[in-house]
Amino acid sequence: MRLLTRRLPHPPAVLRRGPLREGAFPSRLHDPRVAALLGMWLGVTFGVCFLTGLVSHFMQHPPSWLEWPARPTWFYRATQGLHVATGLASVPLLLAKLWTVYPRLWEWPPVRTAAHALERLTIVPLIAGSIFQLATGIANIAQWYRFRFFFTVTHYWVAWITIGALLMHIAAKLAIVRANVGSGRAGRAELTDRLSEPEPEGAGLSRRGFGIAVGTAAGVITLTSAGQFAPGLASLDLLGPRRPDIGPQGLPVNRTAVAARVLTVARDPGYRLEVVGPRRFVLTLDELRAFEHHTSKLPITCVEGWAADATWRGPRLRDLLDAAGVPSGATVRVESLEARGGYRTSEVNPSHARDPLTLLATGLNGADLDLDHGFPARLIAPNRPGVLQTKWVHRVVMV
Ligand SMILES: Nc1nc2c(c(=O)[nH]1)N[C@H]1C(S)=C(S)[C@@H](COP(=O)(O)O)O[C@H]1N2
Ligand SMILES: [Mo]
Repeated sequence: MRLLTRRLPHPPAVLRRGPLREGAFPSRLHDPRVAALLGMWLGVTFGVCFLTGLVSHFMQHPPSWLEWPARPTWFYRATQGLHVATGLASVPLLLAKLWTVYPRLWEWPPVRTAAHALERLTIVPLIAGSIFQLATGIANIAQWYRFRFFFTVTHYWVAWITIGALLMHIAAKLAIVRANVGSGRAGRAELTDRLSEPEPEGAGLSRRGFGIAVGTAAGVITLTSAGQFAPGLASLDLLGPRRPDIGPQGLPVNRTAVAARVLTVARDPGYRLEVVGPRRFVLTLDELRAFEHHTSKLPITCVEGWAADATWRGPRLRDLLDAAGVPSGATVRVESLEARGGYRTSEVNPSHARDPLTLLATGLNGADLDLDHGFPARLIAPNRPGVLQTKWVHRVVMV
C-alpha cells in the first residue's frame, strides 16, 4: 500500500510544453463539477443500458435454471427500447464528458503516485470500451455489418469490460474525494460548499448553458429515434433507420424468403407440419388451416432496434402440443424449413408454449402470411426477442 501511494519524482520541467503548459486550456467548462455531473448522467445511462442489455442476452441464451415468463407482453419491448434509447443518449453525454476532461490527459506531473498511474490506466479500457459499445450498437441498429467479428458475442463481452472499468473508475474517484475532503459530516459539508461555489466570471458558454445544450442533444436524439420502438413517437422518427410500418403487410422483414433460400420449399404443395410428441402427427397446409384458429395482437421486437405491432392468426401452439400428447411442463423446439442460418430453430419454454397468445401463425393483418414473414407458418409468442420468432416452421419437437 505504501508503495502505491509513495510520491514519485517529478519529470524535468523543460518537458512541460505545448498542452502540458500551465493554463493551456482556459475554458471554464473544463471543470471538475461539469465533469462530475456529466459522469453522473453517464453512470445512469450506462447502468440502464448495461442491465437491459443483460436482459436481452439472457432472454436469448437463458441459463438452464431461468425460465422467462411470457407476461407482461410488453416487457422485452420496453427493456430493448430502453437499451437503444439510453445507448443513443449516451453519445452526446460521452462526447461532452471527453471534451470536458481531455485536458487531464496533459496533467502535470503525468503521474504522482503508483495509485494515480493505475487510476489513469483504467481510463484506457473505459474510454475504448465505451466508444466501441456505442459505435457497434449504432452500426447494429443501422444494420451495417461490416465488421469481421460476430456482433452479439463481442458486444456482450466488451460490455463487461467497460462496466468493470467504470466501477473501478468510480471507486478511484470516490477514494480521491474522500482523501481530499475527508469523510463524515465535516467532509460532506465541505463538499457541498465546493459544489455550490459561484460560477467563475468569464467569456464563452456558461456551465448552465453547456448543460442545457448537452441535455437537449441527448433528448432530441432519443425522441427522434424512439419511434422505432414506441408507436406514439412514430411521427418524430427521423433518425431511426427503420420505419416499423413499412414492409409486406405493413411490417418490416428481417430476413427475406429469398435470402433464407426457402422460396421453393415454402411454396411446395407437399409441405407438411410435423408435431413430434408421444402422439406424433402430420398436417397438410389445408389441415393446418382447418385447425381451430385464434387471434393475437403481438409485436415483433428485433434486437436491431425496431418493434412493430401486428395482428396474427393461427392455431395456438398449446392446442397442437395437446393434440400430440406433449406434457404441459415440456420445452419444445420449433424448426424452420431454412437449411442454414443462426436463427433456423428456437426453443420455447413451457410458459411461452402454453400461453394462450402463442400461435403458430398462418395469417397476418387480415391476410395469409406473406412468404417473407414466414409462410406457411411462423411462431409468434409474447415477451420474446424477434430472433426467437422462428419463420417457415415445419416441425415442432418436444425436447
Ligand atoms: N427461420 C428464421 N426465422 C427468423 C429469422 C431468420 O433469420 N430465420 N429472423 C428472426 C428475426 S432476427 C426477427 S427480428 C424476426 C422478424 O420477423 P419478420 O421478418 O416477419 O418481421 O424473424 C425471426 N425469425
Ligand atoms: Mo431480429
